[in-house]
Amino acid sequence: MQTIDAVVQGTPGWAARLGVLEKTHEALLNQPNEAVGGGWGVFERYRYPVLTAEHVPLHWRYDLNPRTNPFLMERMGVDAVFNSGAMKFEGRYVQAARIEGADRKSFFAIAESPNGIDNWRFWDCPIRMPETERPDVNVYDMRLVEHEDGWIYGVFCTERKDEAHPHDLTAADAQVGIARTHDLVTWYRLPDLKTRAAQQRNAVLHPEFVKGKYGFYTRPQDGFIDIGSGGGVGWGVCDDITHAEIGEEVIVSPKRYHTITEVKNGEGPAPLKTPEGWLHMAHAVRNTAAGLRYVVYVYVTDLKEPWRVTYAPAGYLISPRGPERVGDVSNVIFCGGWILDDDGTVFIYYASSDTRMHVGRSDLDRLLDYCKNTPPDPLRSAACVEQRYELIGRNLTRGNGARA
Ligand code: M1P
Repeated sequence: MQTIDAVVQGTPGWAARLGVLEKTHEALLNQPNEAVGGGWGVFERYRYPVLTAEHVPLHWRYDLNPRTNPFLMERMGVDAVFNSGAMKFEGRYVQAARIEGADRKSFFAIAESPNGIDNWRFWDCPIRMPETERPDVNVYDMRLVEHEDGWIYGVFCTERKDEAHPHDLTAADAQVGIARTHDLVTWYRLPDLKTRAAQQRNAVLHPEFVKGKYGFYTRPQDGFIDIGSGGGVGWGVCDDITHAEIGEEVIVSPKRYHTITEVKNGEGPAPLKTPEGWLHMAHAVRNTAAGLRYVVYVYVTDLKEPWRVTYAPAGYLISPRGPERVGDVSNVIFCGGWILDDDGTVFIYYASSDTRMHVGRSDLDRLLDYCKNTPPDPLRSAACVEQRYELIGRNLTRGNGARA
């Protein structure tokens, strides 16, 4: 049997190739990012994605032993990094990213950045998420929530085979997994959320108690992909997060005919508390001849009654643009994480086409102005034209003083 040295010697270029790999990876992690606009004046896009499959540490993908990996091939491929939760943790910006392996299984990992924009690096190891007595087949899309009870919660989708349809291998059962932590390393799994709906996805924990109870944004659905008669961003409360069970769900942000939410929608990250109310971000899905199209929208709810919408600007804030349009599931923008900084800056972490993570930068003043002063969807073409006439009339008469 050859010694490891002999294998290295017998593998011309192995060490050199590893050197190139490491240098290339390091250059990617250190690449400065820059704002490029492209967000209607409401937010700025950035030139480069902030997390991709190539950002995943080499030691999670390669066997770095020349004896067991003489060809230095990527042993365990990573397909995509997307749909992160986000928060500020000990002064650093962190994302809890969804990493999907080449085997189609997703898992979570924490990446951090000193400024929220670039220099994102994954921590040494991915998260070991404990399971319940009913093992998860796939876990994904974790929203991070710092709750006023003192815990950091991860609320995510847990997917298992739908045993009611044993012969249909695409039949899945989506439910809400709940775990909590203090350090983002050691997680304590709690029982899944129980609701009256057959399935649930895109659930998010409200960060404060409401009348002493835990509040959840939900997305009740009849089936796994087709939400059937369910749908809309829902709201329900429970007394005990360690056995979370919601009774009645009211719909906060409904799905509506011939709008961006026609097929379905779902809450994004936990809402941000502002003097004007809770600022929400959600995704909305419509159907097209080219398949489903996912966009992201914002709305505001009452501070004391977070299920009551106070401002709902029409349409989307972020839609897939340019290279964002193409990926594993094309034409998708999805957001599960944002961070409000002390100076009012808001970093929006959105994924494009189930493939990569981006950052958008805005601030509370702009987002609230957008929510308060963008007219709501009047639901009919003629009424939309009247809204334009109202704007045009003010501009032409210079009645708004903007050009006087
Ligand atoms: O593929 C697009 C998105 O599809 C699902 O979202 P929804 O439940 O609203 O259809 C999720 O699986 C999400 O992860 C994915 O990005």
